[in-house]
Amino acid sequence: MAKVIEKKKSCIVCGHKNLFKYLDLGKSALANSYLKKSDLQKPEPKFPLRVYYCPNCHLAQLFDWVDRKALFEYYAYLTGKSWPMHEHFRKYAEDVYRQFPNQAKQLTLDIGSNDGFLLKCFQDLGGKILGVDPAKNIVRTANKSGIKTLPVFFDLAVARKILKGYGQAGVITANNVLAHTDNLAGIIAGVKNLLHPNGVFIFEVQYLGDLIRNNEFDNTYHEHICYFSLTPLTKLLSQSGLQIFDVEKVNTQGGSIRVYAGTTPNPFPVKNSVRKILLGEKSQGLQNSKTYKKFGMVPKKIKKDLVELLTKLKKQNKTIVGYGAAAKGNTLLQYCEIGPDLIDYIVDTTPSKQGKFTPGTHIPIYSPKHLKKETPDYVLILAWNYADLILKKEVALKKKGVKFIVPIPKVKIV
Ligand code: DWN
Ligand code: ZN
Repeated sequence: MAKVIEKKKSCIVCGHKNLFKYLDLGKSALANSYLKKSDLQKPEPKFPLRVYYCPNCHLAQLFDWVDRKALFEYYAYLTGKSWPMHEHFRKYAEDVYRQFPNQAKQLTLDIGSNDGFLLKCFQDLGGKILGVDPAKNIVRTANKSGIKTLPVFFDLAVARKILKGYGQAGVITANNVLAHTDNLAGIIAGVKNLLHPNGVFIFEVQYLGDLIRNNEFDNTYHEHICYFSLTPLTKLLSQSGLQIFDVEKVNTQGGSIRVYAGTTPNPFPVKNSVRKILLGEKSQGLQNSKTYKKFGMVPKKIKKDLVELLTKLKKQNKTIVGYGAAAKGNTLLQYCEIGPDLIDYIVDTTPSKQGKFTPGTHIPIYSPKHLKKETPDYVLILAWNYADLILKKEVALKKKGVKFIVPIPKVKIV
Protein backbone atom coordinates (compact mmCIF):
# COMPACT_ATOMS: atom_id res chain seq x y z
CA MET A 1 0.00 0.00 0.00
CA ALA A 2 1.24 3.49 -0.85
CA LYS A 3 2.60 5.65 1.93
CA VAL A 4 4.05 9.10 2.46
CA ILE A 5 7.77 8.52 2.64
CA GLU A 6 8.93 12.02 3.26
CA LYS A 7 7.73 15.41 4.36
CA LYS A 8 10.02 17.75 2.53
CA LYS A 9 11.25 20.46 4.86
CA SER A 10 13.88 21.98 2.56
CA CYS A 11 13.98 22.91 -1.13
CA ILE A 12 14.79 20.06 -3.50
CA VAL A 13 16.96 22.23 -5.72
CA CYS A 14 18.74 24.64 -3.39
CA GLY A 15 18.25 23.21 0.11
CA HIS A 16 16.67 26.45 1.40
CA LYS A 17 14.68 25.80 4.59
CA ASN A 18 12.25 28.68 4.75
CA LEU A 19 9.60 27.43 2.32
CA PHE A 20 6.24 29.13 1.99
CA LYS A 21 3.03 27.09 1.80
CA TYR A 22 0.66 28.55 -0.77
CA LEU A 23 -1.67 25.73 -1.76
CA ASP A 24 -3.51 23.23 0.41
CA LEU A 25 -5.93 20.91 -1.35
CA GLY A 26 -6.66 18.74 1.66
CA LYS A 27 -6.31 14.97 1.46
CA SER A 28 -6.53 13.22 -1.86
CA ALA A 29 -6.39 9.63 -3.17
CA LEU A 30 -3.62 9.04 -5.73
CA ALA A 31 -4.67 10.52 -9.08
CA ASN A 32 -3.95 7.49 -11.26
CA SER A 33 -5.14 4.83 -8.78
CA TYR A 34 -8.32 3.82 -10.57
CA LEU A 35 -10.38 1.35 -8.58
CA LYS A 36 -11.94 -1.97 -9.51
CA LYS A 37 -15.50 -2.56 -8.39
CA SER A 38 -14.22 -4.97 -5.74
CA ASP A 39 -11.99 -2.19 -4.31
CA LEU A 40 -14.85 0.19 -3.64
CA GLN A 41 -15.67 -1.17 -0.20
CA LYS A 42 -12.02 -1.28 0.88
CA PRO A 43 -10.37 1.61 2.75
CA GLU A 44 -8.72 3.96 0.27
CA PRO A 45 -5.46 5.66 1.28
CA LYS A 46 -5.52 9.45 1.01
CA PHE A 47 -2.60 11.79 1.35
CA PRO A 48 -2.23 15.52 2.01
CA LEU A 49 -1.69 17.67 -1.07
CA ARG A 50 0.26 20.79 -0.16
CA VAL A 51 2.52 22.93 -2.33
CA TYR A 52 5.32 25.22 -1.15
CA TYR A 53 7.29 28.00 -2.84
CA CYS A 54 11.04 28.43 -2.33
CA PRO A 55 11.84 32.18 -2.15
CA ASN A 56 15.51 31.42 -2.77
CA CYS A 57 15.50 29.53 -6.11
CA HIS A 58 11.78 30.05 -6.96
CA LEU A 59 10.83 26.40 -7.23
CA ALA A 60 7.27 25.37 -6.37
CA GLN A 61 7.22 21.91 -4.80
CA LEU A 62 5.11 19.33 -3.05
CA PHE A 63 5.52 18.88 0.68
CA ASP A 64 4.27 15.29 1.11
CA TRP A 65 6.10 12.80 -1.09
CA VAL A 66 4.43 9.49 -1.78
CA ASP A 67 6.51 6.40 -2.48
CA ARG A 68 7.41 6.51 -6.20
CA LYS A 69 7.17 2.73 -6.57
CA ALA A 70 3.51 2.83 -5.55
CA LEU A 71 2.91 5.59 -8.07
CA PHE A 72 4.83 4.38 -11.09
CA GLU A 73 5.56 0.65 -11.09
CA TYR A 74 2.06 0.05 -12.40
CA TYR A 75 0.85 3.02 -14.43
CA ALA A 76 -2.53 3.72 -16.00
CA TYR A 77 -1.67 6.62 -18.33
CA LEU A 78 -0.62 5.64 -21.84
CA THR A 79 0.85 8.27 -24.15
CA GLY A 80 -0.31 6.40 -27.25
CA LYS A 81 -3.92 6.42 -26.02
CA SER A 82 -4.06 10.21 -25.81
CA TRP A 83 -4.45 10.85 -29.54
CA PRO A 84 -3.45 14.56 -29.55
CA MET A 85 -0.03 13.44 -28.32
CA HIS A 86 0.56 11.49 -31.55
CA GLU A 87 0.99 14.60 -33.66
CA HIS A 88 2.93 16.31 -30.87
CA PHE A 89 5.53 13.55 -30.57
CA ARG A 90 5.80 12.92 -34.31
CA LYS A 91 6.63 16.58 -34.81
CA TYR A 92 8.94 16.50 -31.78
CA ALA A 93 11.06 13.71 -33.33
CA GLU A 94 11.15 15.49 -36.70
CA ASP A 95 12.25 18.75 -35.02
CA VAL A 96 15.08 16.95 -33.21
CA TYR A 97 16.21 15.32 -36.45
CA ARG A 98 16.18 18.65 -38.25
CA GLN A 99 17.97 20.61 -35.54
CA PHE A 100 20.45 17.96 -34.38
CA PRO A 101 21.10 15.61 -37.31
CA ASN A 102 24.54 14.49 -36.07
CA GLN A 103 23.40 13.81 -32.51
CA ALA A 104 20.35 11.90 -33.78
CA LYS A 105 22.66 9.48 -35.59
CA GLN A 106 23.91 8.26 -32.20
CA LEU A 107 21.82 6.64 -29.45
CA THR A 108 18.55 8.37 -28.53
CA LEU A 109 17.51 7.59 -24.97
CA ASP A 110 14.05 8.47 -23.67
CA ILE A 111 13.68 8.63 -19.89
CA GLY A 112 10.11 7.86 -18.76
CA SER A 113 9.40 6.49 -22.22
CA ASN A 114 5.96 5.13 -21.26
CA ASP A 115 4.59 3.02 -24.15
CA GLY A 116 7.43 4.17 -26.41
CA PHE A 117 5.34 6.44 -28.61
CA LEU A 118 8.07 9.09 -28.99
CA LEU A 119 10.79 6.47 -29.46
CA LYS A 120 8.76 4.84 -32.22
CA CYS A 121 8.74 8.21 -34.00
CA PHE A 122 12.54 8.39 -33.69
CA GLN A 123 12.83 4.78 -34.85
CA ASP A 124 10.68 5.53 -37.92
CA LEU A 125 13.18 8.26 -38.81
CA GLY A 126 16.02 5.72 -38.63
CA GLY A 127 17.22 6.36 -35.07
CA LYS A 128 18.92 3.94 -32.71
CA ILE A 129 16.69 4.03 -29.64
CA LEU A 130 16.40 2.94 -26.02
CA GLY A 131 13.70 3.59 -23.42
CA VAL A 132 13.73 3.53 -19.63
CA ASP A 133 10.51 3.44 -17.62
CA PRO A 134 9.58 1.98 -14.23
CA ALA A 135 6.00 0.98 -15.22
CA LYS A 136 6.34 -2.77 -15.65
CA ASN A 137 2.87 -3.19 -17.19
CA ILE A 138 3.67 -0.65 -19.90
CA VAL A 139 7.28 -1.67 -20.53
CA ARG A 140 6.15 -5.23 -21.29
CA THR A 141 4.01 -4.03 -24.20
CA ALA A 142 6.61 -1.52 -25.38
CA ASN A 143 9.21 -4.31 -25.62
CA LYS A 144 6.74 -6.60 -27.37
CA SER A 145 6.13 -3.94 -29.98
CA GLY A 146 9.88 -3.62 -30.69
CA ILE A 147 10.70 -0.58 -28.54
CA LYS A 148 13.60 -1.74 -26.38
CA THR A 149 12.82 -0.46 -22.88
CA LEU A 150 14.46 -1.09 -19.49
CA PRO A 151 11.93 -1.49 -16.65
CA VAL A 152 13.69 0.72 -14.08
CA PHE A 153 13.81 4.23 -12.61
CA PHE A 154 16.60 6.08 -14.40
CA ASP A 155 19.49 7.23 -12.20
CA LEU A 156 23.29 7.43 -12.24
CA ALA A 157 23.74 3.66 -11.76
CA VAL A 158 21.39 2.90 -14.68
CA ALA A 159 23.17 5.51 -16.79
CA ARG A 160 26.50 3.78 -16.14
CA LYS A 161 25.05 0.42 -17.22
CA ILE A 162 23.62 1.93 -20.40
CA LEU A 163 26.96 3.57 -21.12
CA LYS A 164 28.66 0.18 -20.94
CA GLY A 165 26.09 -1.59 -23.08
CA TYR A 166 25.17 1.05 -25.64
CA GLY A 167 27.78 3.83 -25.50
CA GLN A 168 27.18 7.57 -25.16
CA ALA A 169 23.85 9.09 -26.15
CA GLY A 170 23.64 11.85 -28.74
CA VAL A 171 20.09 12.73 -27.70
CA ILE A 172 18.46 12.22 -24.29
CA THR A 173 14.81 13.13 -23.90
CA ALA A 174 12.64 13.23 -20.77
CA ASN A 175 9.09 14.49 -21.16
CA ASN A 176 6.88 14.98 -18.13
CA VAL A 177 9.49 13.24 -16.02
CA LEU A 178 11.47 15.84 -14.06
CA ALA A 179 8.36 16.98 -12.19
CA HIS A 180 7.62 13.39 -11.24
CA THR A 181 10.89 12.24 -9.71
CA ASP A 182 12.02 12.19 -6.09
CA ASN A 183 15.56 11.81 -7.39
CA LEU A 184 16.10 14.94 -9.47
CA ALA A 185 19.81 15.11 -8.74
CA GLY A 186 20.23 11.40 -9.64
CA ILE A 187 18.48 11.82 -13.00
CA ILE A 188 20.49 14.88 -13.92
CA ALA A 189 23.74 13.21 -12.85
CA GLY A 190 22.80 10.19 -15.01
CA VAL A 191 22.12 12.43 -18.00
CA LYS A 192 25.44 14.22 -17.57
CA ASN A 193 27.24 10.87 -17.32
CA LEU A 194 25.65 9.36 -20.42
CA LEU A 195 25.42 12.35 -22.75
CA HIS A 196 28.07 12.71 -25.44
CA PRO A 197 30.01 16.01 -25.00
CA ASN A 198 28.29 17.22 -28.19
CA GLY A 199 24.97 15.64 -27.24
CA VAL A 200 21.70 17.35 -26.41
CA PHE A 201 19.35 16.83 -23.46
CA ILE A 202 15.78 17.80 -24.35
CA PHE A 203 12.90 17.73 -21.91
CA GLU A 204 9.38 18.99 -21.48
CA VAL A 205 7.79 20.05 -18.21
CA GLN A 206 4.45 21.63 -17.46
CA TYR A 207 5.14 25.33 -17.12
CA LEU A 208 4.46 27.04 -13.81
CA GLY A 209 3.86 30.34 -15.62
CA ASP A 210 0.87 28.82 -17.44
CA LEU A 211 -0.31 26.91 -14.39
CA ILE A 212 -0.51 30.15 -12.39
CA ARG A 213 -1.85 32.30 -15.24
CA ASN A 214 -4.62 29.86 -16.16
CA ASN A 215 -5.72 28.71 -12.68
CA GLU A 216 -4.60 25.14 -13.40
CA PHE A 217 -4.59 24.10 -9.74
CA ASP A 218 -5.83 20.60 -10.64
CA ASN A 219 -2.46 19.80 -12.21
CA THR A 220 -1.38 19.37 -8.58
CA TYR A 221 -1.25 15.73 -7.49
CA HIS A 222 1.21 13.40 -5.80
CA GLU A 223 2.91 12.39 -9.06
CA HIS A 224 4.03 15.98 -9.51
CA ILE A 225 6.65 16.91 -6.95
CA CYS A 226 7.98 19.97 -8.80
CA TYR A 227 6.14 22.77 -10.58
CA PHE A 228 8.82 24.27 -12.76
CA SER A 229 9.61 27.66 -14.15
CA LEU A 230 12.85 28.10 -16.10
CA THR A 231 14.64 29.93 -13.27
CA PRO A 232 15.11 26.95 -10.88
CA LEU A 233 15.71 24.62 -13.84
CA THR A 234 18.70 26.75 -14.85
CA LYS A 235 20.12 26.39 -11.34
CA LEU A 236 19.36 22.66 -11.14
CA LEU A 237 21.13 21.85 -14.38
CA SER A 238 24.11 24.12 -13.85
CA GLN A 239 24.76 22.45 -10.48
CA SER A 240 25.45 19.25 -12.45
CA GLY A 241 27.47 20.68 -15.31
CA LEU A 242 24.64 21.11 -17.82
CA GLN A 243 23.63 24.39 -19.43
CA ILE A 244 20.30 25.37 -20.93
CA PHE A 245 20.78 26.92 -24.38
CA ASP A 246 17.26 27.09 -25.80
CA VAL A 247 13.67 26.95 -24.62
CA GLU A 248 10.33 27.05 -26.37
CA LYS A 249 6.73 27.09 -25.24
CA VAL A 250 4.61 24.13 -26.26
CA ASN A 251 0.91 23.75 -25.68
CA THR A 252 0.72 20.31 -24.05
CA GLN A 253 -0.72 19.80 -20.56
CA GLY A 254 -2.21 23.28 -20.34
CA GLY A 255 1.13 24.89 -21.29
CA SER A 256 4.60 23.40 -21.08
CA ILE A 257 8.16 24.34 -21.99
CA ARG A 258 10.57 22.29 -24.05
CA VAL A 259 14.08 22.89 -22.76
CA TYR A 260 17.37 22.16 -24.56
CA ALA A 261 20.61 21.67 -22.64
CA GLY A 262 24.18 20.65 -23.39
CA THR A 263 27.06 19.68 -21.16
CA THR A 264 29.48 22.42 -20.11
CA PRO A 265 31.54 23.61 -21.95
CA ASN A 266 28.38 23.96 -23.99
CA PRO A 267 28.81 23.17 -27.70
CA PHE A 268 25.63 25.13 -28.49
CA PRO A 269 25.27 28.93 -28.44
CA VAL A 270 22.78 30.15 -25.84
CA LYS A 271 19.75 31.57 -27.63
CA ASN A 272 17.86 34.69 -26.70
CA SER A 273 14.78 32.55 -25.94
CA VAL A 274 16.35 31.69 -22.57
CA ARG A 275 16.78 35.31 -21.50
CA LYS A 276 13.33 36.20 -22.75
CA ILE A 277 11.58 33.54 -20.70
CA LEU A 278 13.65 34.27 -17.60
CA LEU A 279 12.72 37.96 -17.84
CA GLY A 280 9.07 37.03 -18.43
CA GLU A 281 9.08 35.04 -15.20
CA LYS A 282 10.19 38.09 -13.24
CA SER A 283 7.55 40.29 -14.77
CA GLN A 284 4.83 37.69 -14.20
CA GLY A 285 5.69 37.75 -10.50
CA LEU A 286 6.94 34.16 -10.36
CA GLN A 287 9.65 35.34 -8.01
CA ASN A 288 7.28 36.98 -5.58
CA SER A 289 5.49 35.07 -2.85
CA LYS A 290 2.42 37.36 -3.25
CA THR A 291 1.72 35.73 -6.63
CA TYR A 292 1.56 32.32 -4.99
CA LYS A 293 -0.55 33.55 -2.10
CA LYS A 294 -3.07 34.90 -4.61
CA PHE A 295 -3.04 31.63 -6.57
CA GLY A 296 -3.80 29.73 -3.36
CA MET A 297 -7.28 31.29 -3.38
CA VAL A 298 -8.16 30.02 -6.87
CA PRO A 299 -9.38 26.48 -6.01
CA LYS A 300 -12.05 27.72 -3.59
CA LYS A 301 -13.62 29.94 -6.25
CA ILE A 302 -13.59 27.23 -8.92
CA LYS A 303 -15.10 24.73 -6.48
CA LYS A 304 -17.90 27.13 -5.59
CA ASP A 305 -18.73 27.95 -9.22
CA LEU A 306 -18.56 24.35 -10.43
CA VAL A 307 -20.54 22.78 -7.60
CA GLU A 308 -23.20 25.50 -7.85
CA LEU A 309 -23.55 24.93 -11.58
CA LEU A 310 -23.70 21.14 -11.42
CA THR A 311 -26.12 21.18 -8.48
CA LYS A 312 -28.40 23.61 -10.31
CA LEU A 313 -28.39 21.42 -13.44
CA LYS A 314 -29.08 18.31 -11.38
CA LYS A 315 -32.08 20.03 -9.76
CA GLN A 316 -33.38 20.62 -13.29
CA ASN A 317 -33.08 16.84 -13.88
CA LYS A 318 -30.25 17.24 -16.38
CA THR A 319 -27.83 14.39 -16.84
CA ILE A 320 -24.11 15.24 -16.58
CA VAL A 321 -21.14 13.07 -17.54
CA GLY A 322 -17.37 13.63 -17.56
CA TYR A 323 -15.05 13.54 -20.59
CA GLY A 324 -11.49 12.20 -20.07
CA ALA A 325 -10.61 10.43 -16.80
CA ALA A 326 -7.45 12.53 -16.63
CA ALA A 327 -5.22 12.51 -13.56
CA LYS A 328 -5.85 16.24 -13.20
CA GLY A 329 -9.59 15.54 -13.29
CA ASN A 330 -9.18 13.43 -10.19
CA THR A 331 -7.71 16.35 -8.27
CA LEU A 332 -10.53 18.58 -9.48
CA LEU A 333 -13.28 16.07 -8.60
CA GLN A 334 -11.79 15.21 -5.22
CA TYR A 335 -11.12 18.78 -4.17
CA CYS A 336 -14.60 19.86 -5.31
CA GLU A 337 -16.17 16.76 -3.72
CA ILE A 338 -17.97 15.86 -6.94
CA GLY A 339 -19.05 12.24 -7.04
CA PRO A 340 -21.58 9.97 -8.77
CA ASP A 341 -24.44 12.03 -7.31
CA LEU A 342 -23.52 14.78 -9.79
CA ILE A 343 -21.60 12.96 -12.56
CA ASP A 344 -23.20 9.75 -13.86
CA TYR A 345 -20.07 8.42 -15.57
CA ILE A 346 -16.87 9.48 -17.32
CA VAL A 347 -15.74 8.37 -20.77
CA ASP A 348 -12.11 7.70 -21.56
CA THR A 349 -10.22 6.19 -24.50
CA THR A 350 -7.67 4.36 -22.26
CA PRO A 351 -8.61 0.65 -22.03
CA SER A 352 -6.97 0.20 -18.60
CA LYS A 353 -9.19 2.94 -17.11
CA GLN A 354 -12.43 1.62 -18.63
CA GLY A 355 -14.59 -0.49 -16.30
CA LYS A 356 -12.90 1.11 -13.30
CA PHE A 357 -13.86 3.94 -10.92
CA THR A 358 -12.19 7.28 -10.24
CA PRO A 359 -9.96 7.39 -7.13
CA GLY A 360 -11.55 9.15 -4.19
CA THR A 361 -14.83 9.98 -5.93
CA HIS A 362 -15.85 6.54 -7.30
CA ILE A 363 -17.40 7.62 -10.59
CA PRO A 364 -17.58 4.78 -13.17
CA ILE A 365 -15.43 5.07 -16.30
CA TYR A 366 -16.62 3.77 -19.65
CA SER A 367 -15.45 3.70 -23.23
CA PRO A 368 -16.51 6.76 -25.29
CA LYS A 369 -18.98 4.46 -27.10
CA HIS A 370 -21.15 4.77 -24.00
CA LEU A 371 -22.04 8.33 -25.01
CA LYS A 372 -24.09 6.93 -27.88
CA LYS A 373 -25.99 4.60 -25.56
CA GLU A 374 -26.78 7.17 -22.90
CA THR A 375 -26.55 10.64 -24.39
CA PRO A 376 -26.26 13.20 -21.58
CA ASP A 377 -27.49 16.79 -21.40
CA TYR A 378 -24.12 18.12 -20.24
CA VAL A 379 -20.51 16.99 -20.58
CA LEU A 380 -17.90 18.24 -18.09
CA ILE A 381 -14.55 18.25 -19.88
CA LEU A 382 -12.09 17.00 -17.26
CA ALA A 383 -9.29 16.79 -19.85
CA TRP A 384 -9.78 20.57 -20.37
CA ASN A 385 -6.26 20.83 -21.85
CA TYR A 386 -7.81 19.19 -24.93
CA ALA A 387 -11.09 21.13 -24.77
CA ASP A 388 -10.77 22.67 -28.27
CA LEU A 389 -9.91 19.33 -29.86
CA ILE A 390 -12.67 17.50 -28.00
CA LEU A 391 -15.25 20.10 -29.02
CA LYS A 392 -14.20 19.72 -32.66
CA LYS A 393 -14.26 15.93 -32.43
CA GLU A 394 -17.68 15.79 -30.77
CA VAL A 395 -19.66 17.99 -33.17
CA ALA A 396 -22.26 15.24 -33.50
CA LEU A 397 -23.02 15.48 -29.78
CA LYS A 398 -23.19 19.25 -30.03
CA LYS A 399 -25.65 18.94 -32.89
CA LYS A 400 -27.79 16.68 -30.70
CA GLY A 401 -27.99 19.56 -28.22
CA VAL A 402 -25.41 18.31 -25.70
CA LYS A 403 -23.74 21.20 -23.87
CA PHE A 404 -20.11 21.21 -22.72
CA ILE A 405 -18.72 22.62 -19.48
CA VAL A 406 -15.06 23.62 -19.21
CA PRO A 407 -13.88 24.04 -15.58
CA ILE A 408 -10.45 25.69 -16.08
CA PRO A 409 -9.34 28.56 -16.21
CA LYS A 410 -12.87 29.38 -15.07
CA VAL A 411 -16.11 27.48 -15.05
CA LYS A 412 -18.05 28.11 -18.24
CA ILE A 413 -20.53 26.45 -20.55
CA VAL A 414 -19.27 26.51 -24.13
O1 DWN B 1 2.26 14.49 -16.32
C1 DWN B 1 1.40 13.73 -16.64
C2 DWN B 1 0.73 13.87 -17.94
C3 DWN B 1 1.66 14.03 -19.09
O2 DWN B 1 -0.14 12.82 -18.24
C4 DWN B 1 1.03 12.59 -15.79
N1 DWN B 1 1.39 12.79 -14.44
C5 DWN B 1 -0.30 11.98 -15.99
C6 DWN B 1 -1.01 12.42 -17.23
O3 DWN B 1 -1.88 13.47 -16.86
P1 DWN B 1 -3.39 13.48 -17.32
O4 DWN B 1 -3.98 12.16 -17.06
O5 DWN B 1 -4.04 14.65 -16.70
O6 DWN B 1 -3.14 13.66 -18.90
P2 DWN B 1 -4.09 13.97 -20.09
O7 DWN B 1 -3.34 13.66 -21.32
O8 DWN B 1 -4.65 15.32 -20.00
O9 DWN B 1 -5.26 12.90 -19.92
C7 DWN B 1 -6.34 12.93 -20.77
C8 DWN B 1 -7.21 11.74 -20.52
O10 DWN B 1 -8.35 11.87 -21.31
C9 DWN B 1 -6.53 10.43 -20.94
O11 DWN B 1 -6.93 9.39 -20.05
C10 DWN B 1 -7.11 10.16 -22.32
C11 DWN B 1 -8.45 10.80 -22.24
N2 DWN B 1 -8.97 11.33 -23.50
C12 DWN B 1 -10.15 10.84 -24.00
O12 DWN B 1 -10.76 9.94 -23.41
N3 DWN B 1 -10.61 11.35 -25.19
C13 DWN B 1 -8.29 12.33 -24.12
C14 DWN B 1 -8.77 12.85 -25.30
C15 DWN B 1 -8.06 13.96 -26.00
C16 DWN B 1 -9.97 12.33 -25.86
O13 DWN B 1 -10.45 12.76 -26.94
ZN1 ZN C 1 15.06 26.47 -3.60
